[in-house]
Amino acid sequence: MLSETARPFTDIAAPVAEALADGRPVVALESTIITHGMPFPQNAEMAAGVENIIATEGAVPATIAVIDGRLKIGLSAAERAELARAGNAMKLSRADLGFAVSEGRTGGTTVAATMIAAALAGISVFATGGIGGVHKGAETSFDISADLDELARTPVIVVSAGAKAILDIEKTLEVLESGGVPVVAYGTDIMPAFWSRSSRFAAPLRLDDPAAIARFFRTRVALGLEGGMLVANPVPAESEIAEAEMAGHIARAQADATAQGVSGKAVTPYLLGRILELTGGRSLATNIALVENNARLAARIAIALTG
Ligand code: PSU
Ligand code: MN
Repeated sequence: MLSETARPFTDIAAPVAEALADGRPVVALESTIITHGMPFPQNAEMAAGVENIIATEGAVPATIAVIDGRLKIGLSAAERAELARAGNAMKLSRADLGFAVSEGRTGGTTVAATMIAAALAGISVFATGGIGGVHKGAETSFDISADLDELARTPVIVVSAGAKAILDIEKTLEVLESGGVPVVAYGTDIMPAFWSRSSRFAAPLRLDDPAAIARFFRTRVALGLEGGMLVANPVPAESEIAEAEMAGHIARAQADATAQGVSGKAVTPYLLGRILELTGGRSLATNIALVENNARLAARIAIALTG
């Protein structure tokens, strides 16, 4: 599946390569959540935990990152642990993925860059926490994540807990619709909001089982519809933080980011870190629970796709 030109820059871990060659289910995982999304050591524990969940479900996990200029599709436990400790890893999206490879750098891949790598390797399903999207105030800042553009062009199913509630969810849904990206809420009519099970917005589409999601993806491919799709899987009820409570923390974190002049790639990591402080660590427990929940669903979709 890997193109002749990409092969010299890429290392596919043996278990991943074997599963792909045999047509067995594989689930890609991003690594910006490890390098920029969570503090150490919870990031390392989360990264190991989601791989375990995927393996327990019967699929092969492939955490994606760039290490010393190598595009890695699947990390060893040692590589994963080292990445979780690395203080100087870059945050790599479509714009800088090639830079890190060409300059021999190390970085965590965002949703956009992980989709690119997954598609290169022939992996169709990918689990994350929440995608990047249209930031609040984007009408003046123009801060719109490259994740949205990637969803419109790269044929991968991204399983998320919706768009992070630090974003403008309504505008994020509008941009996804403009890009022709199906947004499928799993088992709910309401768009989930990352830390909370529900937002104020209706979900564009709804499906209730992994087989239906796999069928929908295959149908899109058969019809020649390019691009990916977003699955929005609500956080388990026992782990959610109510939307009303999150709204206060988000507004405060947002105001602090503006006061400190935080911009560009630093915005999302800053807001996540500040919200962690404001919730006294509860947002992190919720974040870990929702990623685990997404990994489980992604494995089931990958299994349905290969069945
Ligand atoms: N989900 C999380 N934590 C994260 C991210 C997602 O639970 O840190 C990362 C993803 O890698 C996503 C990125 O692609 O944040 C979006 O960054 P930006 O808004 O700068 O595009
Ligand atoms: Mn941004």
